[in-house]
Order: sequence, then structure tokens, then C-alpha cells
Amino acid sequence: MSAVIVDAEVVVTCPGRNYVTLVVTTSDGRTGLGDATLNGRELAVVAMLQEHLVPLLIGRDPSAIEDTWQYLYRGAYWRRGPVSMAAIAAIDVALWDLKAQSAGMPLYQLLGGASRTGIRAYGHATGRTTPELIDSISQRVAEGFTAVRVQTGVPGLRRVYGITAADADAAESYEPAAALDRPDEEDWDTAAYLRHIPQVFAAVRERFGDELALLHDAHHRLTPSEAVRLGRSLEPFDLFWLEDPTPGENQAAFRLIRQGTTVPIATGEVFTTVWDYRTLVEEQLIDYVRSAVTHTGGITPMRKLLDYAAHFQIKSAIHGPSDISPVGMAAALHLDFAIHNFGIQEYMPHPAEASRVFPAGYRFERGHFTPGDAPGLGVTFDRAAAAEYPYRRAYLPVARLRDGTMHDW
Ligand code: GCO
Ligand code: MG
Repeated sequence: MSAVIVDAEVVVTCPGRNYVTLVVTTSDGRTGLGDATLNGRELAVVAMLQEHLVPLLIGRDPSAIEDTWQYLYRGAYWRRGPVSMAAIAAIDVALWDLKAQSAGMPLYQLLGGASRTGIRAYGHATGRTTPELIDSISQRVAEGFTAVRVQTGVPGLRRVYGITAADADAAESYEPAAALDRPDEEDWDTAAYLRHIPQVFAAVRERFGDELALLHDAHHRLTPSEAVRLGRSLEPFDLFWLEDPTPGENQAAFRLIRQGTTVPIATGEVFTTVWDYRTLVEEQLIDYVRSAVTHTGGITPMRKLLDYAAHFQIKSAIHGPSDISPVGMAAALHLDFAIHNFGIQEYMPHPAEASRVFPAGYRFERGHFTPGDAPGLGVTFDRAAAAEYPYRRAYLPVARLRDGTMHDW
């Protein structure tokens, strides 16, 4: 008789930040890993898995990945949403990990094999001031990155998305999900931001020359006309992309942005299914798909989404912040390595403690990753180390305008 799933355990650990990991065990003693981390809402996914989905897995054939995915997605009347899709993603990735381990192959081989020799990644640079920012970019360049996301403080604003507070130790330590009783409060003033940012990009281009790819994340804060103004003001500095210019809910806003500026557009880190992309893909309103494997239902639907986008000349840019665990990161890298329309991969290093908990076989060298050749995902989970870091409730910040009005974060 072929193996069946005998256990699926959900483990929450906080090695520097919270991660939710699914460990699926089969009757022949194999284990597969999945990442179910939803930043700031971790325990909702734990409950979805433990209470609703794990009981359905026991006794199932671990090799039937497509059927299991359809059973959990199509079989639930309440489809979509980040909690459901993160839970399904963890199961899907764990089953792919198991399948590739039994094949004795790294996962990318099952996805069609290598389409490139390395996976280009971009790192994050931040600075409250332009000199601090230039130092931060220099560090990324010294680490080998050929592409850098550039986020800057704005004069007159105390705390801005992506930038460490003035009282923090190091400009590199911006950590959005903080273990506080309430979300931290950041400031926002779109007019001040729009006035300031072109000068910053001018200084950065001047200092680093034409070759370095520069990216910028507007983090859903603008109206379409503000986004057009920003895009046009940054056109002379040849951005690799402008990310999340407007809130993700309204796909039609991207029509207005596309008509107004040639800056390449990336979006989708808060999307959870192909349906969130339909208008954007079919009308070619974006250039990069930002979904995380961890939040979009796993490898199975991500592969389909990226193949669909490929027909419209849209490339991948899989979400890779530090709130995706090394398990989710490995899943992204195997997919990046195999698909044809790879664009770039985000890379924000994990806390050092997380590398103890999740020893990973992928390698970063000269700005590029390779997923490694260990069978499966190539990541292991050190349960004893995980137990040393108990869960801590954490919240992403919120943003308020100068008069106290809540704004999009
Ligand atoms: C990015 C992001 C993240 C998110 C974070 C929220 O482009 O990497 O916007 O840093 O803010 O993942 O959980
Ligand atoms: Mg982003």
C-alpha cells in the first residue's frame, strides 16, 4: 500500500520574529515542510489549519497534490482570503517537498528543471537622510546585490514606512511587525513625499551610476494621479519598478497609472488568487507579479498564475520579506529557478536566530541565489531550536496623516 499522511503538526516559533510552520508526516516516516506565516495575524492561520484543514489531511495520499489543492480550495464554500490561502499554501508546499524528496530531486527539477544559472535578487536599502541611504545602498552593493530597493525618510515626518525610527540603533534594523500591545504609529504626508523623493533618486543615480537597478515601494499610499506624478518624476532615473502605487483592491486604478507613466509597475503582495490579477494581467497594466508562494495558495496555483502572466509579457517578482520563513523562501527559489518568465526575487535576510531554526540549503552569491541540490525544498526544521523561541504577539504598524486621520499602510 502506498504511504498516507499520518500527522500534520502546526508549530509557531519566534526566532527574532514569528513564523508558522506545518510539518506533514507520512506513514513511511517522511516529513515535508510548509510555511503558513501571515505577518501580524499568525494565530488565525494556526486555527484554520488545526481546526479545519489538518483533520482532512489525515489518511490522504500525499502524492495527490493537485487533488488535495482542489479539495481544500474548490471544496470549501468560503474561498480565497489570506488566512485560507496561507493555510492551503503550507499544505501544498509540504506536499511538493515530500514529492521531490521521494523522487530524490530538488523541487525545481519536478517543476521543469533549471531555466537559468542564478536567481537575481534585490536587497533593501533605507535611510532617514540621503547620506544614510547612500551608506545603506553601498552596503548592499558590497554584499553583491545588483538591484536595490530604495526607501527614504521624508523631512518633517518622524516615522515613515520602511525607515528605522530616529531613536533606533541602526538604519538597517527596520522591523515592521513589532511585539507591542498596539500597532506602532507612523506618519504620512503625500505632498511632502512627492516633493522629496525625486531629489533622493537624483542623488542616488548620481552616486551609483546607470547600471544599478533601483526599485521603490510606495506601499499602497497614493491616488492614481499622485502615482502618475511620482512615476513621471522618477522616469529620468530609470527605475526597475515602482511597487504598489495605489491600494490593491481597485484594479481599475492601474489603467489610469498605465496611461500616465512609463515607469514599470509591480504589485500583488497582498493578493491571494489569480482572480486578483485578472484585469491587471489581461490588460497588461503591470510588469511584475509580487505574490508570495506563502500567501497565494502554494506552488500549485503560483505556477499557473505565473504561466498565465507569461502570455502577457509579465514577469515574476515573488515576495520575499523576512516575514516569509526560509521554508517559504526556498519554495519561491525553486519556482524562480524553473519558470521561464522570472523577473527578480526579493531578499530580506532573516534574523540570525531563524537560520538556526530553519537550516537552509539555498545559497546567495554575487547578488544571485541558487536553490541547492538537496532532495525536496532543501530546508530542515530544528524543533529543539524552535522551542527556545516562544510566540510573541506582534502587529504591523499603522499610518496616520498629520491631522491624525488613518491612512493606508
Ligand atoms: C515588501 C513589503 C513588505 C511588507 C511586509 C508586510 O515589499 O517587501 O512591502 O516589507 O510590508 O511583508 O508583512
Ligand atoms: Mg512591498
